[in-house]
Amino acid sequence: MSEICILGTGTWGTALGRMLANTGHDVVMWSAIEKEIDSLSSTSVHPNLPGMVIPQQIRFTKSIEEACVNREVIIFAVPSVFVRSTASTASPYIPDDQIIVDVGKGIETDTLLTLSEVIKDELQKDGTHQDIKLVALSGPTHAEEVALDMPTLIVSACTDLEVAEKIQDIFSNTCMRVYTNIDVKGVELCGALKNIIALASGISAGLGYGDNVKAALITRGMAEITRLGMAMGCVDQTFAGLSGMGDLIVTATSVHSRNNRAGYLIGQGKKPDEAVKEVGMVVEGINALLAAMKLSKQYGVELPIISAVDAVINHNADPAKTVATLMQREKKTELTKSALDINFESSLLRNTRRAGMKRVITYGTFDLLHYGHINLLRRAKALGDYLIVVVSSDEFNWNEKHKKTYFTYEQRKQLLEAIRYVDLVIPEENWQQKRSDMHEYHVDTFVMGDDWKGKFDFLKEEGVEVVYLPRTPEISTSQIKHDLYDANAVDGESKTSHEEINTDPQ
Ligand code: C2G
Repeated sequence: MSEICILGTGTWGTALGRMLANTGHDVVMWSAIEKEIDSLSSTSVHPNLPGMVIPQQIRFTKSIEEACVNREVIIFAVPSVFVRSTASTASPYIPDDQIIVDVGKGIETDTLLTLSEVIKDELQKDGTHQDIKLVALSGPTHAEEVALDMPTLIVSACTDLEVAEKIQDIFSNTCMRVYTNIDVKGVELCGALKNIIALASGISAGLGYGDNVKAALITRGMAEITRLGMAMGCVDQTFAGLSGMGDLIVTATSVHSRNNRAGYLIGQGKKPDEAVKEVGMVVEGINALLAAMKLSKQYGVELPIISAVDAVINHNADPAKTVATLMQREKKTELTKSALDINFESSLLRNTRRAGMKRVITYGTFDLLHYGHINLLRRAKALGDYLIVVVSSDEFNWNEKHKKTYFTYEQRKQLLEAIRYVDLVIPEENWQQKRSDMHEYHVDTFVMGDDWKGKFDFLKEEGVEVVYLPRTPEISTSQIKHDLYDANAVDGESKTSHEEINTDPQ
């Protein structure tokens, strides 16, 4: 059980408060609008969620201090335009290392900060709250359905995965399934911009267009948001996920969506402010438009659908003519990479996914990486599709091979991983691990230079093909050292001959 504070008693904050209280958490709720607190305290019903009973154990308060103190988690559930002022009011009562969850969706117009960034910016203004932890909780989550305990999935995003997982634990229950993500920016960008695409979807429906346009707007709208997100350094998977495509679908297709409803009224000919008034609740898509247009310009990413919505909402453009203009834009491809890249990548995938992909393994120190090593690795890879290189750890080299390497294990690993023949690099820590490696990595072929000829034939007992390849003459790590330094100065190089090394498994 956790102590939770929810700032904001709108539909989403209240639906979450009910869920958290019903799943055993201690919930206190605050609103800046005192009559909301009076009404919720006395009626236990939220005006926009008539079917929902608010649990008696939720405390409602008009004091933000009483709401914030001694709370494990503080949830910001206020409209995007009030996030900064709420953070400013709450700041004196929020501990420096507080976990804060933002469930709002939007971007601050003049700073282009996402809402969790706004909270952090406001709380850290005076140099305090340096250890604050911000989580964005976002996904395809209509409050109306959560209020009825309908199954819902959501994303808990925090750069600190442990914190994301803590919120995942608190919000997980039989009705809500939580996924973690570390791409907070991507999750919040999706949350803000999908509302604009939902406006577009509503406008098209208001114009009398059908599902074809709705599906097109969702698909191409997500492509726009993804292009912008990638330009801003977000993670591509986020946009195909719950807070991206998931939330866009639910917002652009559902009657519960205020953005969709406002768009419909505008498509029917109402002015934006008339439509918002009739919807009677905050239409975040309209609030996000200016920020989206500024981001589009700042990152040089074209957002045709979002720009069209901006033209209709903020520049009085005729909705029907705007759709016609969109339809007659210059012809485009869906591909975001050149056809050549696509073909190359798909042929690589085809090869590696080919049934019975052959897995090859080889072992070595690979110090002062040279063309003899590369020749070995290239020929080893040619024997299959996937090459695992097992590199001697620093301890193994010193204790067993009596070799002092020039490069550390990590440096030798990094060098090997840069070679296009190499697919995986793992540590060699003892002579005995080969037998189990063959099974753990599903090896088909074991490869070594023929200076090891016969030494590893026992691996055939593990069902593995054993191949010894001719060494590349005249080059070796020790040769390089000798050539670089006076032979006498080279010490600690006395590599025990292979014959003397006991390679038989114990
Ligand atoms: N090699 C080669 N030609 C060279 C030098 C090395 O083909 N001129 C091969 C070796 O035969 C070996 C691989 O490159 O297969 C790595 O060589 P080293 O780094 O010297 O590996 P080594 O110290 O022999 O360790 O358990 C096996 C050991 O880890 C092998």
